[in-house]
Amino acid sequence: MQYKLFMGNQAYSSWSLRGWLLLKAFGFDFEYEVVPLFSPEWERFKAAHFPAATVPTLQVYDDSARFFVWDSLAIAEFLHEQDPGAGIWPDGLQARAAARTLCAEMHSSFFALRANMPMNVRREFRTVTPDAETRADIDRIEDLWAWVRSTGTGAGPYLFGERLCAADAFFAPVASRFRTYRVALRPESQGYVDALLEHPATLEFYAAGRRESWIIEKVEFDQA
Ligand SMILES: N[C@@H](CCC(=O)N[C@@H](CS)C(=O)NCC(=O)O)C(=O)O
Repeated sequence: MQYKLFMGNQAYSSWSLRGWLLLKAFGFDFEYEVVPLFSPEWERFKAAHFPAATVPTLQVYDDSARFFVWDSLAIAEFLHEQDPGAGIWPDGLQARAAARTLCAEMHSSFFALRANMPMNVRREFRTVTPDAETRADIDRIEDLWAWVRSTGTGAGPYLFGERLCAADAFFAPVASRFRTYRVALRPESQGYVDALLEHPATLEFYAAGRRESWIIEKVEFDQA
């Protein structure tokens, strides 16, 4: 099977960073294409790849088949099924259950954080005081990270030890937001954020995002 990952703008697309890390950080060979969000190409992408309607979308193909996996959580499970030894999920039943649940919670929650602190890898120096709902999301995320560490699986630098797993990939865009908006964090959380942002696959995504020239005005708003 061969893989092609469709992503949105690497400057902005938090879900695309998750998809990218799921392939890149776990050693899968893949091609990729960036489809600028909300552009004419974006409309053409959706028309040509139905039912995919968001990015990341993984195209899977060989000589006889072609299909799409158009959701980050499904991509994680699909890749795990393709190569269970790749390390998408951590070792140990309990750790895997926790990692899967963390991904699911990331996938279904934290709407205030997402709305008020959009990912933007080109901006790193704006200080934002989070409103109460956003702060509650941040606190919940920091509590989750502290809880993982307290279970003894988090010797670090990542949540479940020395190797990145899908849960870390899911939190990488959160780390990016925390850096962009200079969110005040507990020291252990800051160490984890730094580790996620220093991972070679994250750095590669960032470098590509910084080279992009597309601008989406609504996430370039100025904040005091
Ligand atoms: N649940 C999806 C969410 C993906 C998503 O919302 N991606 C954004 C880009 S970061 C997107 O494609 N937005 C385009 C749109 O909603 O029309 C996943 O986990 O992959």
